[in-house]
Amino acid sequence: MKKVITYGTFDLLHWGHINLLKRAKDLGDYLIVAVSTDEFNSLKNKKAYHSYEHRKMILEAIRYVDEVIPEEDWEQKVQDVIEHEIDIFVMGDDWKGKFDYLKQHCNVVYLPRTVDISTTKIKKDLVVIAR
Ligand code: C2G
Repeated sequence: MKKVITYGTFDLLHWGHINLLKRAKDLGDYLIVAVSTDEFNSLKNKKAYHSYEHRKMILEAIRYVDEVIPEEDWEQKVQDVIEHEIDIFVMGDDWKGKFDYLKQHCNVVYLPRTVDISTTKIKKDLVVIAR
């Protein structure tokens, strides 16, 4: 069984996230998503609209996702890859090169980001619509 892992906040889930999760799952048989905790998000200077528990619940409902674990710090990836016996690490290519150190433990794949959608864009557009 080929196991895939990816990391992220996945706030205000949108079709760009789904595109990423679908392509990640298509690379193997089992997809683990490490979703950022609220505490880790503050380290990323991100404030998610949905809490960790709700973002976890939403991700667990996605057909491409087999397991959701917490992402609590920058340093856990190597341990995650080893403990979960991961074959492929996947991230959107806005992270290209940033996680190449994992290449000694698994395949590292950066997938093209989906253009014209992002959580930031949704928030900005809503401000205009809500007026
Ligand atoms: N993504 C994408 N296309 C978009 C938006 C996001 O492919 N239009 C991808 C990102 O590249 C990332 C994943 O969806 O691989 C989740 O995006 P975010 O929730 O923004 O994740 P981020 O805050 O970048 O956290 O340790 C890694 C970090 O936790 C990644």
